[in-house]
Amino acid sequence: MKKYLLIFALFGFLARTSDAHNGEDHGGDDMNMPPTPCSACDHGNGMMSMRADLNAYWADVQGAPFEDDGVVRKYYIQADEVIWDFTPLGYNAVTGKAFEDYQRMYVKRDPPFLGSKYIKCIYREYTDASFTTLKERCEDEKYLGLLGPVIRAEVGDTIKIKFSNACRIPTSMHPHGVFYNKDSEGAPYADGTRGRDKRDDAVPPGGQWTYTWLVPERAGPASMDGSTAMWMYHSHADEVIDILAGLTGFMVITAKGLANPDATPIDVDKELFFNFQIFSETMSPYLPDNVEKFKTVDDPDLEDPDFIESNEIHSINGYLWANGPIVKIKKGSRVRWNIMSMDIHTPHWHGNTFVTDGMRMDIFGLSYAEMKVVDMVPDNVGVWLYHCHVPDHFLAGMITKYEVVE
Ligand SMILES: [Cu+2]
Repeated sequence: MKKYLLIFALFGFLARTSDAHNGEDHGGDDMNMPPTPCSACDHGNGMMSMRADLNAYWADVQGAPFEDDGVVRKYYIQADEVIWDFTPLGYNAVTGKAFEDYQRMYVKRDPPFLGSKYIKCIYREYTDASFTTLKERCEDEKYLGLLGPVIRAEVGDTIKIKFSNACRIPTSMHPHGVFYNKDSEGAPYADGTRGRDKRDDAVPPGGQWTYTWLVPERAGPASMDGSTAMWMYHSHADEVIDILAGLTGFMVITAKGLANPDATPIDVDKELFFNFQIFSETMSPYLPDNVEKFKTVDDPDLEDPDFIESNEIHSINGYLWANGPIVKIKKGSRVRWNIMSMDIHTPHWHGNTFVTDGMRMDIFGLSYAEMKVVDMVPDNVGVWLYHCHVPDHFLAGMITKYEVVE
Protein backbone atom coordinates (compact mmCIF):
# COMPACT_ATOMS: atom_id res chain seq x y z
CA MET A 1 0.00 0.00 0.00
CA LYS A 2 2.85 2.37 0.84
CA LYS A 3 4.38 1.68 -2.56
CA TYR A 4 1.05 2.52 -4.19
CA LEU A 5 0.81 5.83 -2.31
CA LEU A 6 4.35 6.69 -3.33
CA ILE A 7 3.47 6.15 -6.98
CA PHE A 8 0.49 8.47 -6.70
CA ALA A 9 2.59 11.08 -4.89
CA LEU A 10 5.05 10.92 -7.80
CA PHE A 11 2.14 11.33 -10.21
CA GLY A 12 1.08 14.48 -8.36
CA PHE A 13 4.62 15.87 -8.45
CA LEU A 14 5.00 15.24 -12.17
CA ALA A 15 1.57 16.71 -12.90
CA ARG A 16 2.62 19.93 -11.14
CA THR A 17 5.98 19.93 -12.97
CA SER A 18 4.14 19.41 -16.23
CA ASP A 19 1.92 22.48 -15.63
CA ALA A 20 4.99 24.59 -14.87
CA HIS A 21 6.57 23.69 -18.18
CA ASN A 22 3.43 24.30 -20.21
CA GLY A 23 4.11 28.02 -19.83
CA GLU A 24 1.26 29.16 -17.58
CA ASP A 25 3.53 29.88 -14.63
CA HIS A 26 6.48 31.35 -16.51
CA GLY A 27 7.27 35.00 -15.90
CA GLY A 28 6.74 37.64 -18.65
CA ASP A 29 10.45 38.33 -19.26
CA ASP A 30 11.32 34.86 -20.50
CA MET A 31 8.28 34.39 -22.74
CA ASN A 32 10.36 34.53 -25.90
CA MET A 33 13.26 32.45 -24.64
CA PRO A 34 13.64 28.91 -25.99
CA PRO A 35 12.66 26.29 -23.44
CA THR A 36 15.49 25.22 -21.18
CA PRO A 37 16.31 21.54 -21.64
CA CYS A 38 16.02 19.65 -18.37
CA SER A 39 15.45 16.10 -17.41
CA ALA A 40 12.13 16.94 -15.75
CA CYS A 41 10.79 18.00 -19.19
CA ASP A 42 11.11 14.45 -20.40
CA HIS A 43 7.50 13.71 -19.58
CA GLY A 44 7.17 10.83 -21.96
CA ASN A 45 9.91 8.78 -20.35
CA GLY A 46 8.67 9.64 -16.87
CA MET A 47 5.21 8.40 -17.70
CA MET A 48 6.67 5.29 -19.26
CA SER A 49 8.64 4.38 -16.16
CA MET A 50 5.65 5.13 -13.99
CA ARG A 51 3.49 2.88 -16.09
CA ALA A 52 6.13 0.19 -15.63
CA ASP A 53 6.00 0.74 -11.85
CA LEU A 54 2.21 0.56 -11.88
CA ASN A 55 2.31 -2.59 -13.95
CA ALA A 56 4.79 -4.11 -11.52
CA TYR A 57 2.54 -3.11 -8.66
CA TRP A 58 -0.53 -4.77 -10.21
CA ALA A 59 1.49 -7.82 -11.20
CA ASP A 60 2.38 -8.15 -7.52
CA VAL A 61 -1.29 -7.82 -6.56
CA GLN A 62 -2.36 -10.42 -9.10
CA GLY A 63 0.45 -12.89 -8.63
CA ALA A 64 1.54 -15.34 -11.30
CA PRO A 65 -1.10 -17.85 -12.45
CA PHE A 66 -1.16 -21.16 -10.59
CA GLU A 67 1.29 -23.64 -11.99
CA ASP A 68 0.82 -27.14 -10.73
CA ASP A 69 4.54 -27.73 -10.35
CA GLY A 70 4.72 -28.39 -6.63
CA VAL A 71 3.78 -31.33 -4.47
CA VAL A 72 0.51 -32.50 -2.94
CA ARG A 73 0.53 -31.95 0.82
CA LYS A 74 -1.87 -34.34 2.52
CA TYR A 75 -3.38 -33.84 5.93
CA TYR A 76 -5.77 -36.01 7.93
CA ILE A 77 -7.70 -33.75 10.25
CA GLN A 78 -10.61 -34.62 12.49
CA ALA A 79 -12.90 -32.38 14.47
CA ASP A 80 -12.78 -34.01 17.89
CA GLU A 81 -14.60 -33.35 21.11
CA VAL A 82 -12.33 -32.96 24.11
CA ILE A 83 -12.65 -31.74 27.65
CA TRP A 84 -10.33 -28.78 27.69
CA ASP A 85 -8.81 -27.29 30.83
CA PHE A 86 -7.90 -23.61 30.38
CA THR A 87 -5.79 -23.60 33.56
CA PRO A 88 -4.26 -27.07 33.92
CA LEU A 89 -1.68 -25.80 36.44
CA GLY A 90 -4.45 -24.63 38.75
CA TYR A 91 -2.65 -21.43 39.79
CA ASN A 92 -1.60 -18.11 38.32
CA ALA A 93 1.68 -18.96 36.58
CA VAL A 94 2.35 -15.29 35.81
CA THR A 95 2.63 -14.42 39.50
CA GLY A 96 3.47 -17.93 40.66
CA LYS A 97 0.74 -17.63 43.27
CA ALA A 98 -2.81 -18.84 43.86
CA PHE A 99 -5.55 -17.12 41.88
CA GLU A 100 -6.81 -13.95 43.51
CA ASP A 101 -10.46 -13.64 44.44
CA TYR A 102 -11.48 -11.69 41.32
CA GLN A 103 -9.69 -14.25 39.12
CA ARG A 104 -11.29 -17.31 40.68
CA MET A 105 -14.69 -16.82 39.04
CA TYR A 106 -13.18 -17.69 35.63
CA VAL A 107 -11.37 -20.84 36.66
CA LYS A 108 -12.56 -22.22 39.99
CA ARG A 109 -15.71 -24.17 40.72
CA ASP A 110 -16.89 -21.81 43.41
CA PRO A 111 -20.73 -22.03 43.26
CA PRO A 112 -22.41 -21.14 40.95
CA PHE A 113 -19.46 -21.07 38.55
CA LEU A 114 -18.40 -23.90 36.23
CA GLY A 115 -14.62 -23.78 36.68
CA SER A 116 -11.87 -24.08 34.08
CA LYS A 117 -12.96 -27.14 32.06
CA TYR A 118 -15.32 -27.15 29.10
CA ILE A 119 -16.25 -29.49 26.29
CA LYS A 120 -14.67 -28.14 23.10
CA CYS A 121 -14.61 -29.25 19.48
CA ILE A 122 -11.11 -28.83 18.02
CA TYR A 123 -9.14 -29.83 14.94
CA ARG A 124 -6.64 -32.63 15.54
CA GLU A 125 -4.23 -34.23 13.10
CA TYR A 126 -4.10 -37.98 12.53
CA THR A 127 -1.51 -40.16 10.82
CA ASP A 128 -3.82 -41.53 8.11
CA ALA A 129 -7.38 -41.74 6.77
CA SER A 130 -8.40 -44.34 9.35
CA PHE A 131 -8.32 -41.58 11.99
CA THR A 132 -7.22 -44.08 14.62
CA THR A 133 -3.79 -42.70 15.52
CA LEU A 134 -3.33 -39.11 16.63
CA LYS A 135 -0.25 -37.36 15.31
CA GLU A 136 1.36 -36.44 18.60
CA ARG A 137 2.73 -32.96 18.96
CA CYS A 138 6.38 -32.71 19.87
CA GLU A 139 7.25 -30.90 23.09
CA ASP A 140 7.97 -27.54 21.53
CA GLU A 141 4.62 -27.57 19.68
CA LYS A 142 2.48 -28.20 22.75
CA TYR A 143 2.07 -24.47 23.38
CA LEU A 144 -0.33 -24.55 20.36
CA GLY A 145 -2.94 -25.77 22.82
CA LEU A 146 -6.45 -25.69 21.35
CA LEU A 147 -5.25 -24.77 17.86
CA GLY A 148 -5.50 -27.18 14.97
CA PRO A 149 -2.37 -28.44 13.20
CA VAL A 150 -0.30 -25.86 11.31
CA ILE A 151 -0.99 -26.50 7.62
CA ARG A 152 1.95 -25.73 5.34
CA ALA A 153 2.59 -25.42 1.63
CA GLU A 154 4.88 -23.73 -0.86
CA VAL A 155 3.52 -21.71 -3.78
CA GLY A 156 2.77 -24.21 -6.57
CA ASP A 157 1.65 -26.95 -4.15
CA THR A 158 -1.80 -28.45 -3.67
CA ILE A 159 -3.19 -29.02 -0.19
CA LYS A 160 -5.50 -31.99 0.25
CA ILE A 161 -7.25 -32.45 3.55
CA LYS A 162 -9.15 -35.57 4.39
CA PHE A 163 -11.53 -34.22 6.99
CA SER A 164 -13.61 -36.21 9.44
CA ASN A 165 -16.20 -34.81 11.81
CA ALA A 166 -16.33 -36.63 15.13
CA CYS A 167 -18.16 -33.81 16.94
CA ARG A 168 -21.88 -33.76 17.62
CA ILE A 169 -22.32 -30.53 15.64
CA PRO A 170 -21.90 -30.06 11.86
CA THR A 171 -18.43 -28.69 11.08
CA SER A 172 -16.30 -27.73 8.08
CA MET A 173 -12.88 -26.42 7.11
CA HIS A 174 -12.92 -22.97 5.57
CA PRO A 175 -9.50 -21.61 4.59
CA HIS A 176 -8.45 -18.02 4.12
CA GLY A 177 -6.13 -17.02 1.29
CA VAL A 178 -5.70 -20.14 -0.80
CA PHE A 179 -7.60 -20.92 -4.01
CA TYR A 180 -10.61 -23.22 -3.71
CA ASN A 181 -13.49 -24.31 -5.86
CA LYS A 182 -17.01 -24.42 -4.52
CA ASP A 183 -16.60 -27.98 -3.28
CA SER A 184 -13.80 -26.89 -0.95
CA GLU A 185 -14.98 -23.57 0.51
CA GLY A 186 -16.53 -25.07 3.63
CA ALA A 187 -19.33 -22.53 4.04
CA PRO A 188 -23.07 -22.93 3.44
CA TYR A 189 -24.95 -20.09 1.78
CA ALA A 190 -27.08 -19.42 -1.30
CA ASP A 191 -24.18 -19.38 -3.76
CA GLY A 192 -26.04 -20.94 -6.66
CA THR A 193 -24.33 -24.32 -6.29
CA ARG A 194 -25.78 -27.74 -5.62
CA GLY A 195 -24.95 -31.40 -5.41
CA ARG A 196 -21.30 -32.16 -4.82
CA ASP A 197 -20.50 -28.47 -4.43
CA LYS A 198 -22.66 -28.42 -1.28
CA ARG A 199 -21.13 -31.40 0.49
CA ASP A 200 -18.19 -29.42 1.85
CA ASP A 201 -20.43 -26.77 3.42
CA ALA A 202 -21.25 -28.51 6.67
CA VAL A 203 -19.97 -32.02 7.25
CA PRO A 204 -22.50 -33.80 9.49
CA PRO A 205 -21.51 -35.64 12.66
CA GLY A 206 -19.79 -38.83 11.58
CA GLY A 207 -19.29 -37.52 8.03
CA GLN A 208 -16.12 -36.99 6.00
CA TRP A 209 -15.05 -34.77 3.13
CA THR A 210 -11.86 -34.05 1.20
CA TYR A 211 -10.98 -30.40 0.77
CA THR A 212 -8.64 -29.45 -2.08
CA TRP A 213 -6.91 -26.07 -1.90
CA LEU A 214 -4.54 -24.78 -4.57
CA VAL A 215 -1.63 -22.52 -3.70
CA PRO A 216 -1.10 -19.88 -6.40
CA GLU A 217 1.29 -17.00 -5.93
CA ARG A 218 -1.52 -14.78 -4.64
CA ALA A 219 -1.82 -17.10 -1.63
CA GLY A 220 1.84 -16.53 -0.80
CA PRO A 221 3.79 -13.51 0.34
CA ALA A 222 3.60 -10.20 -1.57
CA SER A 223 6.53 -7.86 -2.08
CA MET A 224 6.33 -6.35 1.41
CA ASP A 225 5.94 -9.68 3.20
CA GLY A 226 8.81 -11.84 4.32
CA SER A 227 9.25 -15.36 2.96
CA THR A 228 5.82 -16.50 4.13
CA ALA A 229 2.19 -15.48 4.20
CA MET A 230 -0.04 -16.65 7.03
CA TRP A 231 -3.73 -17.52 6.90
CA MET A 232 -6.24 -18.87 9.33
CA TYR A 233 -8.61 -21.73 8.73
CA HIS A 234 -11.74 -22.35 10.74
CA SER A 235 -15.07 -24.08 10.65
CA HIS A 236 -17.79 -22.15 8.85
CA ALA A 237 -20.76 -24.54 9.07
CA ASP A 238 -22.20 -22.16 11.66
CA GLU A 239 -19.32 -19.74 11.81
CA VAL A 240 -19.82 -18.00 15.15
CA ILE A 241 -20.55 -21.02 17.27
CA ASP A 242 -18.01 -23.21 15.45
CA ILE A 243 -15.22 -20.79 16.29
CA LEU A 244 -16.47 -20.51 19.86
CA ALA A 245 -16.42 -24.30 20.03
CA GLY A 246 -12.67 -24.12 19.25
CA LEU A 247 -12.36 -24.91 15.54
CA THR A 248 -9.47 -22.71 14.37
CA GLY A 249 -5.94 -23.17 13.08
CA PHE A 250 -3.08 -21.57 11.16
CA MET A 251 -1.81 -22.08 7.63
CA VAL A 252 1.56 -20.89 6.32
CA ILE A 253 2.38 -20.45 2.64
CA THR A 254 6.05 -20.12 1.78
CA ALA A 255 7.24 -18.29 -1.34
CA LYS A 256 8.30 -20.46 -4.25
CA GLY A 257 11.93 -21.46 -3.93
CA LEU A 258 12.20 -20.34 -0.30
CA ALA A 259 10.88 -23.52 1.34
CA ASN A 260 12.53 -26.51 2.93
CA PRO A 261 11.11 -29.91 1.91
CA ASP A 262 8.55 -29.68 4.73
CA ALA A 263 7.45 -26.25 3.37
CA THR A 264 8.92 -24.31 6.29
CA PRO A 265 10.78 -21.15 5.18
CA ILE A 266 14.54 -21.52 4.78
CA ASP A 267 15.33 -18.19 6.45
CA VAL A 268 13.42 -18.51 9.72
CA ASP A 269 14.80 -20.29 12.78
CA LYS A 270 11.53 -20.51 14.67
CA GLU A 271 7.92 -19.89 13.73
CA LEU A 272 5.40 -19.35 16.50
CA PHE A 273 1.61 -19.21 16.37
CA PHE A 274 -0.78 -17.52 18.78
CA ASN A 275 -4.51 -16.99 18.74
CA PHE A 276 -5.98 -14.36 21.06
CA GLN A 277 -9.61 -15.31 21.58
CA ILE A 278 -12.36 -14.88 24.13
CA PHE A 279 -14.39 -18.06 24.36
CA SER A 280 -17.87 -16.95 25.37
CA GLU A 281 -18.87 -20.30 26.77
CA THR A 282 -22.47 -19.24 27.37
CA MET A 283 -22.76 -18.94 23.57
CA SER A 284 -21.04 -22.28 22.94
CA PRO A 285 -23.08 -25.05 21.30
CA TYR A 286 -21.94 -27.16 24.25
CA LEU A 287 -23.40 -24.91 26.96
CA PRO A 288 -26.16 -27.33 28.02
CA ASP A 289 -23.66 -30.19 28.17
CA ASN A 290 -21.10 -28.10 30.04
CA VAL A 291 -23.69 -26.97 32.56
CA GLU A 292 -24.84 -30.54 33.08
CA LYS A 293 -21.28 -31.81 33.49
CA PHE A 294 -19.66 -29.03 35.52
CA LYS A 295 -22.48 -27.24 37.36
CA THR A 296 -21.91 -26.44 41.01
CA VAL A 297 -25.51 -25.58 41.89
CA ASP A 298 -28.63 -27.47 40.87
CA ASP A 299 -30.04 -24.92 38.49
CA PRO A 300 -27.55 -22.18 37.62
CA ASP A 301 -29.07 -18.91 36.40
CA LEU A 302 -27.68 -18.68 32.86
CA GLU A 303 -28.81 -15.04 32.62
CA ASP A 304 -26.95 -13.93 35.73
CA PRO A 305 -24.33 -11.34 34.63
CA ASP A 306 -21.71 -12.80 36.98
CA PHE A 307 -22.34 -16.30 35.62
CA ILE A 308 -22.04 -14.99 32.06
CA GLU A 309 -18.82 -13.12 32.90
CA SER A 310 -17.36 -16.19 34.59
CA ASN A 311 -17.75 -18.00 31.27
CA GLU A 312 -15.94 -15.33 29.22
CA ILE A 313 -12.65 -17.20 28.85
CA HIS A 314 -9.88 -14.80 27.78
CA SER A 315 -7.52 -17.25 26.20
CA ILE A 316 -4.21 -17.32 24.40
CA ASN A 317 -4.11 -20.65 22.53
CA GLY A 318 -6.57 -22.07 25.06
CA TYR A 319 -4.67 -21.06 28.20
CA LEU A 320 -5.08 -18.36 30.83
CA TRP A 321 -2.47 -16.82 33.12
CA ALA A 322 0.49 -18.61 31.49
CA ASN A 323 -0.96 -22.07 32.16
CA GLY A 324 0.27 -23.36 28.80
CA PRO A 325 3.86 -24.30 27.89
CA ILE A 326 6.11 -21.20 27.77
CA VAL A 327 7.85 -20.86 24.41
CA LYS A 328 11.61 -20.53 24.36
CA ILE A 329 13.47 -18.67 21.62
CA LYS A 330 17.19 -18.17 21.16
CA LYS A 331 18.93 -14.85 21.45
CA GLY A 332 20.01 -13.66 18.01
CA SER A 333 17.82 -16.13 16.13
CA ARG A 334 15.27 -15.25 13.46
CA VAL A 335 11.83 -15.66 14.96
CA ARG A 336 8.58 -15.21 13.10
CA TRP A 337 5.48 -14.74 15.23
CA ASN A 338 2.14 -15.45 13.50
CA ILE A 339 -0.71 -13.89 15.41
CA MET A 340 -4.46 -13.97 14.94
CA SER A 341 -7.34 -12.58 16.88
CA MET A 342 -10.97 -13.60 17.08
CA ASP A 343 -12.06 -10.43 18.88
CA ILE A 344 -10.30 -7.08 19.40
CA HIS A 345 -6.92 -7.49 21.08
CA THR A 346 -3.59 -5.71 21.40
CA PRO A 347 -0.79 -8.28 21.74
CA HIS A 348 2.25 -6.79 23.46
CA TRP A 349 5.71 -8.23 24.06
CA HIS A 350 7.93 -7.16 26.91
CA GLY A 351 11.70 -7.19 26.55
CA ASN A 352 12.15 -7.30 22.77
CA THR A 353 10.93 -5.52 19.66
CA PHE A 354 9.91 -6.71 16.22
CA VAL A 355 9.33 -5.38 12.74
CA THR A 356 6.03 -5.58 10.91
CA ASP A 357 4.78 -3.59 7.91
CA GLY A 358 8.23 -2.01 7.81
CA MET A 359 7.80 -0.54 11.30
CA ARG A 360 9.51 -1.36 14.57
CA MET A 361 6.99 -2.07 17.29
CA ASP A 362 6.33 -4.06 20.44
CA ILE A 363 2.52 -3.97 20.27
CA PHE A 364 -0.21 -3.78 17.66
CA GLY A 365 -3.98 -4.00 17.46
CA LEU A 366 -5.94 -6.77 15.81
CA SER A 367 -9.64 -6.75 15.09
CA TYR A 368 -11.97 -9.69 14.44
CA ALA A 369 -10.32 -12.52 12.48
CA GLU A 370 -7.35 -10.31 11.68
CA MET A 371 -3.92 -11.83 11.13
CA LYS A 372 -0.45 -10.40 11.46
CA VAL A 373 3.07 -11.69 10.95
CA VAL A 374 5.92 -10.06 12.86
CA ASP A 375 9.65 -10.78 12.73
CA MET A 376 11.88 -10.60 15.77
CA VAL A 377 15.57 -11.12 16.42
CA PRO A 378 15.53 -11.21 20.22
CA ASP A 379 18.50 -9.63 21.96
CA ASN A 380 17.25 -9.62 25.52
CA VAL A 381 17.66 -12.83 27.49
CA GLY A 382 15.12 -13.63 30.17
CA VAL A 383 11.50 -14.48 30.91
CA TRP A 384 9.17 -11.82 29.55
CA LEU A 385 5.51 -10.99 29.73
CA TYR A 386 3.46 -11.40 26.59
CA HIS A 387 -0.13 -10.27 26.89
CA CYS A 388 -3.14 -8.46 25.50
CA HIS A 389 -2.98 -4.82 26.57
CA VAL A 390 -6.77 -4.36 26.87
CA PRO A 391 -7.13 -3.94 30.66
CA ASP A 392 -10.14 -6.15 31.27
CA HIS A 393 -8.64 -8.80 29.01
CA PHE A 394 -5.32 -9.24 30.76
CA LEU A 395 -7.01 -8.91 34.13
CA ALA A 396 -9.19 -11.86 33.08
CA GLY A 397 -6.19 -14.01 32.17
CA MET A 398 -5.14 -13.08 28.64
CA ILE A 399 -1.54 -12.94 29.70
CA THR A 400 1.38 -15.32 29.37
CA LYS A 401 5.17 -15.32 29.13
CA TYR A 402 7.92 -16.21 26.67
CA GLU A 403 11.58 -16.85 27.31
CA VAL A 404 14.70 -15.78 25.45
CA VAL A 405 17.65 -18.08 26.09
CA GLU A 406 21.35 -17.81 25.18
CU1 LIG B 1 -7.54 -8.62 24.36
